[in-house]
Amino acid sequence: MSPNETPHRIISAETVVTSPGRNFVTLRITTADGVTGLGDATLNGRELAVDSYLRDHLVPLLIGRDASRIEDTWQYLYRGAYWRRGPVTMAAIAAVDTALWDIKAKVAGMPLYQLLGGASRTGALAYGHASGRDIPELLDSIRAHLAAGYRAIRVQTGIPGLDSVYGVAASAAGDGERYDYEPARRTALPVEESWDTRAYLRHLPNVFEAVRHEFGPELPLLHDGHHRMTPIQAAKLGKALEPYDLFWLEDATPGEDQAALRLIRQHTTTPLAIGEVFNTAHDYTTLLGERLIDYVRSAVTHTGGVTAMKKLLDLAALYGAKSGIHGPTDISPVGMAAALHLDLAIHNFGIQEYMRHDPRTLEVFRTSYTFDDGLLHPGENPGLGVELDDEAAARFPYEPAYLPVNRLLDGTVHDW
Ligand code: GCO
Ligand code: MG
Repeated sequence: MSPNETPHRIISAETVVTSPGRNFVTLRITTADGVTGLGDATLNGRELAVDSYLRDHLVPLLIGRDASRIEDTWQYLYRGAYWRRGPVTMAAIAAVDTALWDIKAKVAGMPLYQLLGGASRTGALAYGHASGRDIPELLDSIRAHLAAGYRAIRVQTGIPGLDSVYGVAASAAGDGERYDYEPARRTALPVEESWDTRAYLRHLPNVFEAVRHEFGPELPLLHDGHHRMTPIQAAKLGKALEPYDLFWLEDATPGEDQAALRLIRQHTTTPLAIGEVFNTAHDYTTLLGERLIDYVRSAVTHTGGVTAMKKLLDLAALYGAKSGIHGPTDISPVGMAAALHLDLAIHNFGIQEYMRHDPRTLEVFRTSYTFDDGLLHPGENPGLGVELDDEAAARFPYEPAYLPVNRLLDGTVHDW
């Protein structure tokens, strides 16, 4: 059957850029038989580049294609670009791929996880982001997260001597506003923060000592180093945190240097997670092949969609690594839903990050996933289970926003 005869021929595709609390880029694909699919293409702080990539370069290629040919479309867009990888390209391909899976599952009348092999568990263990400017504030935040149902907690705190630090909700973000939902600020230039790794390394073990003292040995605790350490500093931290039995230490060093993880691994048994800034399985070949990591942190949104993530997670399974799919608020509810379908279906599920979206975001994106007793579930609606309300989206026009830039105390630009 030629594409022109298939009822699932793509007749339109458009992007929706909206800013309900933060910016999101969504692709909607519609077929001749009236089925629509959504894909998330949000790349925090660089949203319009992906929007243009989709509108100017991919949408013209999609019109007339058979929406049911997901693998073929993925290869056509990936190999056809000639220019491989990169966050903009892979976010754009991810949006197309996710929208096509949404369509296929709607056509099948099934939630997407059924097409991925069906449920392997009752729900996906989620971790929430607890934080505080100091230890008492952090302990209160952990209590609040436990009361809200979380059964695993990421721990981030302020560092004595530093004004604002990544991941600390209540800290002023340079423009005086709190971080709560989103570190990207709507300012003309990026806000600048300051950093001192030695102060951080001195402080963090005390933080985990206080948390374990208060909450006991059971509670899974995670920490995000956000790419700020050298390999030997990360090795030292991993070792210092061993008594506190972390679920993982994330992004200890900048991710592009895969061999750096070898050095960390030689020194510590603290489990390691990395990959939120990666965009293909190729970024993991040394890490997985040499068993240097325990958790794969890629987002469906930034790694070429459901098709590529399934392959990546299957590759990880061969090397005993589990999933820890990236789920901050800059992954839209569409990207989050795609993650949850994978979480439910794959065998090597580890944990799912879950920050909860701003209420304005949830006015625009109508979700059917649930969070009960610490577990996320994608719901039983056909497809991804997320609908986009265009009228609500139009009420929140795009606003430029940047992630912060980090500097050492002497002014040197550092990883944020
Ligand atoms: C995480 C991440 C995020 C990133 C954000 C940048 O572990 O959730 O580190 O908080 O900072 O995705 O846009
Ligand atoms: Mg992170």
